[in-house]
Amino acid sequence: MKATKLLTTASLGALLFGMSAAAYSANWRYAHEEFESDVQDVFAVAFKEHVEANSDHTVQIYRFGELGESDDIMEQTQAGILQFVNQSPGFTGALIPEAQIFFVPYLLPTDEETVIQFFNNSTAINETFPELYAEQGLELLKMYPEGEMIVTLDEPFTSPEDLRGKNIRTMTNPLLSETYRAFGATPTPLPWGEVYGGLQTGILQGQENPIFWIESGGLYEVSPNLVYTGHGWFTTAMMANKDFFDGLSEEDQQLVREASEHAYEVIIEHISGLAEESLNKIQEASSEVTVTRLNEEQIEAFRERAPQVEERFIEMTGERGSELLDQFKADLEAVSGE
Ligand code: 6CS
Repeated sequence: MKATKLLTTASLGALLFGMSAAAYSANWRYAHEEFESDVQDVFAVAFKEHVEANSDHTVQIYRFGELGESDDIMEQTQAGILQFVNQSPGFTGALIPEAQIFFVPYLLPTDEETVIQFFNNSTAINETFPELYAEQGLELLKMYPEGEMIVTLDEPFTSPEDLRGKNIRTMTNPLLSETYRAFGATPTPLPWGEVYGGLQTGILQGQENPIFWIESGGLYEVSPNLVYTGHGWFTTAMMANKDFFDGLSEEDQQLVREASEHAYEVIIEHISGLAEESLNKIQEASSEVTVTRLNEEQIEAFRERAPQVEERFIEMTGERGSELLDQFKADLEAVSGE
């Protein structure tokens, strides 16, 4: 009786943690927010290949829509149904308010090399954020940039005045709404699945995303005016359920860390030149698309609205957010040499 009960408990645990009790090899479930060959998918595949090449474990990848929206895959990870998840701070900001720091406009530079150095070396990214995610039962394994944010609109724009009355879709964190309010627009927070249709039907007049996603999701078909405002980067994060991770052997923890490091290196290589390539594809596919690169003076009109968003960030996150912001700025200074 006791033995049966033990076995049942072990099987249940094995199921939750994706282990095959018979072989002592695991099948880990990993969900992300994008489609095949997109940045998060390239990361996930590199992670999977490393794990499978260096152990008996397997990794099952679930892409956008297979298990629901971004918030669904996060819930499933926190519940232990999934072992790994890639969720962007654009959505995690509702769960971990400090993750909204990526939506303070003009905090990160546009220069790709500096941004990469920042992610490689930042104390805020590599030490502070893991502690904040751990409080939510998550083992943060990597944060990485996907691309510079580009705004698309139903007509070209060059000033905050041009954005008046425009419904701009934002990811669902409150600070990003503050940013677009500060930019003069009407922020409209929505999950990803509603963006294309919203633009197509005219409920939305615009949105922001990196170019590769504007190309891969076909957003340029329904929102053809691309504007480079230089206000930020799309950042994402890959993590594990913390109870699952803590329960792994030291050897498997090391394997997971090495696989994450390997995937990060692959992704840094992958994003280099990706924005230009994607823009070329868009321009080949559509003659309707316009590209506007704001000049310094035009950017200044947006940049001067950033301090009010920074203040809101501190109001929302208190002393911890304020310390994180100071650390973030110090880390940036260290890599940009300012
Ligand atoms: O805008 C979004 O919601 C999506 N954008 C990207 C680049 N990745 C996933 C995310 O859901």
